[in-house]
This record gives sequence, structure tokens and C-alpha cells, in this order.
Amino acid sequence: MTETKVRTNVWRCANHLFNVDRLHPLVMGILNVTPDSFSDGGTHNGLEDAVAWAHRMRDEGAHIIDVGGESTRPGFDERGVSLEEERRRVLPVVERLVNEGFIVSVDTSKPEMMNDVASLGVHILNDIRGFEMPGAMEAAARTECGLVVMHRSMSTDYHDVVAEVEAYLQDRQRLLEDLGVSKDRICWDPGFGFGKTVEQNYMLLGATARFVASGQPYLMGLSRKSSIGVATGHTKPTDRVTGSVAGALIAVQEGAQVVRVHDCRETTDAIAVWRATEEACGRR
Ligand code: YH5
Repeated sequence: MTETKVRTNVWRCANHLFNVDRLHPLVMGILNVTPDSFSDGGTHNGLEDAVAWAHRMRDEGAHIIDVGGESTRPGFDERGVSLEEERRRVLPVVERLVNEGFIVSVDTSKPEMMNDVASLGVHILNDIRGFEMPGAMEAAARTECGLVVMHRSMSTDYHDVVAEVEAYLQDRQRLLEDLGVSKDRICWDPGFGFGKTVEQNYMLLGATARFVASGQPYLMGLSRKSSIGVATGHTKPTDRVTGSVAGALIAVQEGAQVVRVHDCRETTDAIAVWRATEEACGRR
């Protein structure tokens, strides 16, 4: 007799415990609080606009709001933004969102910011630099936050991009665990668009199931990125919504438990149709 084992994965994010099951992937809505917000024409700056945008994304199905105060498009200024500027942009928004009951993630690489936002009650630290800035791993380890560890590279010169990204994430995970971070806090992210060719990005997307097999929660962030533009032939990021939804759905079908997106309603609807199909066929 065959028994179907239902593996319930959890992702421990401070005072919030996500039950990450295959059929209910988490939608992480992107909230840029940079003056030059790239994919949305620089709207929703200002505290009230940012909070209103977060409400809209939650109404449209977002489970998590990811607040970013650094312009982190691939190829951005390596010096990034100053600590003072990042604090000024991010902290007021984060404080409001936490107080209004949102599950909040903060896109930052700076250990001081990690301390600050954890004190404000943020649930997730999302670092596109894989907690590589001096002191970042230690700062993250001192919190109880969920940690998104993303791979990023300066060159596209891989022998085997999937194997190398996987080895990197394993390595970062081991270092974090050595600092006392429990396994169930760590989410992996291959860093779609960060130091990969278009083909390498799609190789990573197609390898989602392999990464998911690591047992860690897995996040894919491809929303409106240039590789989506290349595949669809759309130069304008706002024309890349349908392509992005298709990409997110591929990730979800392959087992990704978190998708980071601009277009929450469209992504949520696509996931709902996929889930209805899975449930109708008795696939749990
Ligand atoms: C990610 O993949 N990406 S910021 C260029 C674009 C569109 C979007 C128009 N933070 C990720 O979203 N955090 C960013 O062209 C991230 N994973 C995680 N965890 C880049 C971005 C974007 C860049």
C-alpha cells in the first residue's frame, strides 16, 4: 500500500510562522520606497502613498510586503545608498506597516538597518547580497526574522550555473547555522537577473524543483525583469506583466513557496487557477 506523506514545511519569520504548503505559495508584493522607483514610474513615494500601495497589494492577495529603499536593479551603483538615506526612506514606512498588521519584509544589506527594522517588528530580512556585508550575518543571526538569502554574482562566467548557485546557497546556509540561525528561518533565492545571462536565468527557473528538493523554503523573484522582457520582446517593464505571471506560475508549479511580484492580483489569480486544477485532480 502506498501512503502519501504530506510534508508540512514551516518558515519561521519572527512572531509569524508560515505554513508553506505546495498549493498555497506566498505572494510577496514589492514596495519600492526609492525616489526613482523603476517599474512604476516613481509613484508611491511619500509615506501615505507607500502605505496605500501596501494596502492595495494586500487586498490583491499579497501575504508579505517587501519594502526596499535601495535601488537594486541589476547593475545599480555599487556604493548603494547611505545608511541615513536608507533609514529615512524605509523606517517610517516599516513602522506603519507593522502597526497596521502587515507581514513585512525589508530589502536591505546593511547590518544597522537589520537591527533597526527587527526592533520595529519586521518579520523578514531580504538581502540581495546574501548577508555578505561585514557584520550582516551576525546582525541577522541576532534577530528572530526569516532570512531570504539571495545569490548574486559579478560575472556570468559559470561552469554550471545551477550547481554553483546551489553550492553558494548551501554555503551561506551553513555559515548562518553556525551563528545559531535555525534552519527553518532560511529561505533560498537564486537571484534571477543578478549576474546571469538570459539563458542562465531561465536555466535557474527551470531548475526550481531541484532547489526546492533542498528542503528550504524557496523564493523566485523575476517580476518585470529584463529576461522577461527579452523572452516577450517587451522593453517597457509595465508591458512585462503577463510574461512575469507566466514565470511566477512556472516557479510555483515546480514547487517554489514564495514569489516576489509587482502584480499581486494577476499573480494571485493565476495561482488560483493552477490550485483549482491540482485540487480537482486530487493532487495534494
Ligand atoms: C529578487 O529576485 N530582486 S530588486 C529590474 C527590473 C525589474 C525588477 C525593470 N530584490 C530580487 O526587482 N530580492 C530585487 O527591470 C530582490 N529576490 C529577492 N529576494 C530587482 C527587481 C527588478 C530589477
